[in-house]
Amino acid sequence: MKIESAETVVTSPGRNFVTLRITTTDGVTGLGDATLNGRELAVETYLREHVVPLLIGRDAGRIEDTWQYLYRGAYWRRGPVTMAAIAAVDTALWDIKAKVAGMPLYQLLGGASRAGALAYGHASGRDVPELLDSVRAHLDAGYRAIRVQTGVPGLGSVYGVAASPAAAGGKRYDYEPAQRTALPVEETWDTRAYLRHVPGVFEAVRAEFGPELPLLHDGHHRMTPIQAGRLGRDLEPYDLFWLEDATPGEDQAALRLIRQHTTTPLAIGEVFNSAHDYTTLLQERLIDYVRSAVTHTGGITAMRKLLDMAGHYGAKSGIHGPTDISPVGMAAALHLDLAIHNFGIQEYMRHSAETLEVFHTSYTFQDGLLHPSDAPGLGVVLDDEAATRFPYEPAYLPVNRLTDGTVHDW
Ligand code: KDG
Ligand code: MG
Repeated sequence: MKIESAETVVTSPGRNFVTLRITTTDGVTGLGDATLNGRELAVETYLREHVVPLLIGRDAGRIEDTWQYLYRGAYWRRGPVTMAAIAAVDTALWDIKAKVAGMPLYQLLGGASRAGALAYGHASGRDVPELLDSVRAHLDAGYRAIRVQTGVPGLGSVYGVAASPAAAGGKRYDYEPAQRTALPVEETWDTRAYLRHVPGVFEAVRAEFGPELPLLHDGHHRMTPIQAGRLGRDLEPYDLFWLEDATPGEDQAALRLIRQHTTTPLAIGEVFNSAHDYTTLLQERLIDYVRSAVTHTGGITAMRKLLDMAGHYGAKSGIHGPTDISPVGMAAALHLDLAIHNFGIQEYMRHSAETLEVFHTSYTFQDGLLHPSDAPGLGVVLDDEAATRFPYEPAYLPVNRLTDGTVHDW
């Protein structure tokens, strides 16, 4: 069975998505997610100009060989654009292989290790009362683990915090989609104000919801190592499931310093794109959870290897699953979540109704657990007619500046 054609589909049902569809000579199709938030067209061009011509006529069943061919053959390795493109090809080929086998993909990955994947949702509020309402709405929606983010007194809008009560109520997620503007929106940041505020927020959430609910928090790379060590220590009484992206991810040694100061579990890696980004972190046991996305890390093949490596060092999965991972990328994550041994948790921000008009999914969310379904392959169908109704629109993630105007990490 050979690859007959491959095409990219760019669509924007609420936010931009890039999808690769591969069709075999037998007429079997497979989908892969290649969405890179704010840089979508770079991956689409890379795929269309440099990858699709290499795929035509290849044996669709040779997934490992195709992965190595695209990775080693290009000479230029790693990087988010390249690895998202390889991920899309790899995921589409796994989708095809599982459809041909007549099985859900997780069966080809070794079968289910659990009944479902524990999911966490994003509660947020501009202030504590709004946040508590948002946590309640997420519990009502069935979540059993919750990420907690709030506005910071004295600052305006803060990335990761819903801009409206409707969003805070868990009904809509209008804060992490990139803004549909020609230039990125700029936000103002003050780490000292944040560090003063956050422990009180967790105190309030624990007082309201008790000690058992798993709570998570995302630092969005904004702290220095010593600030992160202090925050981790200050949050210890509230028993976090994890503190995510405390410092800029590329500085692996920073995690050593944080570890010396706190026992709060640490998660990192949503901006990583290779297992090599984790070698120090895993070998020295500096992190507890691996946050990579299937979409940005070379697909099912590379994620399986990365997560197996993490398991050898006692680290668990926490696969990235915001709404800029398309339903195709989410389904791929869920098949891995079900199959691997060292599953930790799965991020799950529900996609908008428009997104689900374009991507028909079969995965389920019940009693706090996600399941990829037993549909053959990934279990996602792309509706071309619906996709054409939502053309691409430029959109960017915000840029963060300190109060004096200095560009800052986020
Ligand atoms: O594209 C960026 C988003 O995916 C990211 O900001 C979301 O931090 C995020 C998370 O943990 O989901
Ligand atoms: Mg994050």
